[in-house]
Amino acid sequence: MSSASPSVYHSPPAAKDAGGTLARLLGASRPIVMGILNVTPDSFSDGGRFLDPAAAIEHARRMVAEGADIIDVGAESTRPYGTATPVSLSEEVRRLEPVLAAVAGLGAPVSIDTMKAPVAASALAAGASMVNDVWGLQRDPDMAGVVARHGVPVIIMHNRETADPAIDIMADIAAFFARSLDLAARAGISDDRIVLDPGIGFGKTPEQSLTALARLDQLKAFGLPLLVGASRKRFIDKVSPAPPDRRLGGSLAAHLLAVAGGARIIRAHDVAETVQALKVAAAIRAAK
Ligand code: HH2
Repeated sequence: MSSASPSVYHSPPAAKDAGGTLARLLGASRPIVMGILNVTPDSFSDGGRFLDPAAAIEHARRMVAEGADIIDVGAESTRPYGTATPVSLSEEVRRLEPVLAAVAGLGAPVSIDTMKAPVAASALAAGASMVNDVWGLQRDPDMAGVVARHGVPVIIMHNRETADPAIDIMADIAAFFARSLDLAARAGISDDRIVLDPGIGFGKTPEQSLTALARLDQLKAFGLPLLVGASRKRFIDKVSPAPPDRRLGGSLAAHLLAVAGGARIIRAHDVAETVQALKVAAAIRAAK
C-alpha cells in the first residue's frame, strides 16, 4: 500500500469513536440494521445503480428514512461468487469522494466497506466512522493500524480464497477470528470496538453458508457482537432458485433466524422490508 497519500494515511488519531458509536448502537434492545450502499458498476445484485453520486446519496437518504441505523458504503465489489474486476486504490477513493461526506451528513453512522487500509483511512477522514473489512484485518497489513489510530469500530468478517467443501466451516471461522483478534489486540484495538461476521457467501459453499447461519450461536463464545449479511446471496438461490433481485423472502428468513441465533447487526439491501420483518418478529416474541 505504498501508493497511500502520506498526509491522509498518517493523519493523527481522530478519536472518531469518542462518543462510542458501537456501544450506542448496540445499547438499543432491538437488532441494528446496516443498509448497503454499493458505489460500484459490478456489485452482484445492484451493480451500476448507485455509481452516480446523486443516485447514491439519494439511496442512502432513503435507507436512513426507512430505518437504517448504519450505512455501509463500498466502492469495490467483493463478488463472493465470481471474479470481480479489481479496483485500484485511486479509483476506489475517487468513487467514494463525492458520496461519503454527504452520506455521513444524513445522521446515521457510515461504515467503509474496504479491504484496503489507505481507502479506509481516507474514508474515515471524509466522515466514515466504522471500518468493514471483508478480510478481517488479514489482507492489508496496515488495516489494523489504521483502525487503531482512528479509534473506530471494525467489522471482522471471515473469508477464504476458495471454498473447500471438506472442511469444518465453523472451526475455520473460529480459527480465522482468533487470528484476526490477535492482530487487533497487537494493534491496540479494544474489544469493545470489534464486531464479528461469519461472512455468508464468502469462501463457502452454499451448504456451508447455511451451516454458518444455522450454527451462528456457536460464535457467541467469542463474547463479541455478531453481524450477519445474508442479503440476496447465492445460498438462497440454491434452496429456492431466484435471481438476486428476487431473493427478498430468503433474505428475510435468513436474517430473522440470524437474529434468533444471536446476530445483533443485520446487513441488508432492502432496508424497509428488513426493519418491518424484524419489528414483527420482535412483537411476536414479546407477546409470548
Ligand atoms: N457481503 C458483501 C459485501 N460486504 N461485508 C460484511 N461485513 N458482511 C457481508 O456479508 C458482506 C460485506 C457482499 O454483498 P454486496 O455488498 O451487496 O455485494 P458486492 O460485494 O458485490 O458489492
